[in-house]
Amino acid sequence: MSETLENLSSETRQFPPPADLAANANVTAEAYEEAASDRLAFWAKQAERLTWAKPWHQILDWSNPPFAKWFVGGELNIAYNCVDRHVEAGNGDKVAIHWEGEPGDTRTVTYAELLKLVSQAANTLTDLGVTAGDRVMIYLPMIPEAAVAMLACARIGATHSVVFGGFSVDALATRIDDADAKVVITADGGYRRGKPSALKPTVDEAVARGDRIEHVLVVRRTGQEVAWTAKDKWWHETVEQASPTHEAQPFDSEHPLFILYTSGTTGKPKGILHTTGGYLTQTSYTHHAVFDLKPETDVYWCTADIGWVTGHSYIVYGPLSNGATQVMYEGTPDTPDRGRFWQIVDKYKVSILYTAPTLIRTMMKWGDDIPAKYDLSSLRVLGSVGEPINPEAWIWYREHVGRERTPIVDTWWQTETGAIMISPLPGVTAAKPGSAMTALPGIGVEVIDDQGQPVPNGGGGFLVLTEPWPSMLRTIWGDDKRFIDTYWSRFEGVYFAGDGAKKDEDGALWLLGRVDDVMLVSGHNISTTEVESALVSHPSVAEAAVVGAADPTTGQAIVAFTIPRGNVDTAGEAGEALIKDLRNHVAKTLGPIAKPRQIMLVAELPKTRSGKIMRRLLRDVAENRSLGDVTTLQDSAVMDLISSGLKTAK
Ligand code: 6R9
Repeated sequence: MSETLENLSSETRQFPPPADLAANANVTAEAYEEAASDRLAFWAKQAERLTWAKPWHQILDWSNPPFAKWFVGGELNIAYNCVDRHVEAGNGDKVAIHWEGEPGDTRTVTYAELLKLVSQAANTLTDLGVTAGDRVMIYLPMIPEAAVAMLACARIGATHSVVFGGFSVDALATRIDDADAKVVITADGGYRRGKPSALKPTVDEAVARGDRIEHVLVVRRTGQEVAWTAKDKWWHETVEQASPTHEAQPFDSEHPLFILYTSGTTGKPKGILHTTGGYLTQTSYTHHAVFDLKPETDVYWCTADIGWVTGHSYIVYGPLSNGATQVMYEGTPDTPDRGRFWQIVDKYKVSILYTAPTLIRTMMKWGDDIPAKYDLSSLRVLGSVGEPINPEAWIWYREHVGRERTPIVDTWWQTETGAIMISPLPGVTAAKPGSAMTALPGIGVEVIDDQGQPVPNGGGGFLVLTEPWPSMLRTIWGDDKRFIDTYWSRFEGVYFAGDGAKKDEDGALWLLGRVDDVMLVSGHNISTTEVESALVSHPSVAEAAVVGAADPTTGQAIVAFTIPRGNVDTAGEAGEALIKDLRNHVAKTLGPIAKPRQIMLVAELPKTRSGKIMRRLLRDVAENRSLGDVTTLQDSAVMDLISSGLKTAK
């Protein structure tokens, strides 16, 4: 981006919180004032949500920026905070996890049972020689053992690194190597799309590439045949036979909790390091504040995979530290049919649902009649994370899932931020569809131009974080220099998030996608998000991805890949007419500068495992290049489909 980002769209709809929710909300508007008057005191108060074995003597040490220390001198045990203390408070029989396997098998794990399992796993890891500071890789499907394994590591002070089940041998082997891990926890396989999908062969190959891994713990989930090596141990023959008592030791507030790798588009993956006290404080507080969680009555469901930071912060650490009852689902949303999510909401009476825009747009594509078949009246708060949510997808979510009653919290954050940073509060904010609205209490956010100056309302630029926050990444594992270069060097004294954003006339924040994706068309910086949202606002479109492709006259030209809604006819002339209509629709909505040069109708878009559109690959297609790095692509067949579709279209 050379100057500021063009502000093309304008959205005027606004939805105030329901009166009863506002009247009983966990967090009110006062929190903003409190945090504004003394930010550090505000965070110190939130840290009191946790049980500390030793109190801290300093809230924040920022004497050596950008290396932060929060709650200095304090000690606590994360697993104790997420499990033991709820049992000690008499809530042992309370359900922690309603687990739903893809084939329909279920398990109910109470807090007392969770304590037993975590203690057993902690004892087993200790028996295998894992001690505080060692790294353990976790490569599991969405089964309760995934949460158990993470908590067991945290309990003994081992640093976990979860890798998406289904990532390639290469991806796993690089991460094992970079983290210098000693143990891998995996399973024979998991269920995906109605059949068992193997995990163990990938682990075998990745482990054989190095000599670091000493033991592999294997959960039996599918019962499929597995090869066995001298390093392997069955979970049910070790963990489930181990002593169910384990005394949790406290660790320093800055003790490393986990490393989570973000793919990045170039170079080797970055190991984002999170530590203990500040991370748990902010995940716990934000889960309480943003979802208005009432642990006695709510049933919470986050549909993320634990291989994504959302699974770490909002399936494991946030909800469990708050004593929530939650649903955990193993499989895909269309198995056995496209109503599976709504059937789960109906069955468990889910009251808080946290999912991703990609899913909402997929549901839009599948049709309104599917959610309409289910009783969704238990829902009271809906959340979104992972990408900008297009205003039309937001409205669809509210109408067809929230039945026009529920507030929607669009939560902006990153692996690096550890917890939610920008979001409405469901009992306070009158939210606008498509906007993440404002920084949470205690968080400093600004949108700046390329000179580092804050843009006025109505302007767009770079999103930065102006104050250190408790759950911030502490560094990139083993690479302090890259940490400084990537996040703290572009602008003096602030954290550069890599996202474009704008402030509307009221100062509300609109996220506009990664700045690497911004298009430069005839001298105008145009965000992919605004053009995609304009396309999605057309009644025939479910999903769209937009890229800037090199163009001899305009520098870059807008190329759009568009998925039509389920019932739309795209054959022959109807398809041609739709494309023409869509180009005009964008020009009408955003202005002629945003009119796509080319629109292709496609059946799927390339996405990461966490559901983000991989525009980089589409740019390769649009510019007739061979595809770059595809290791984090969810489904590699998608690119073949798009490329061959384009060839036949030409
Ligand atoms: C939690 C997570 C981070 C990037 C981030 C941004 C995008 C996430 C968003 C959003 C607009 C939201 N992003 N939430 N963009 N609105 N509500 O997604 O972490 O996988 O590290 O991705 O995702 O571009 O910079 P991570």
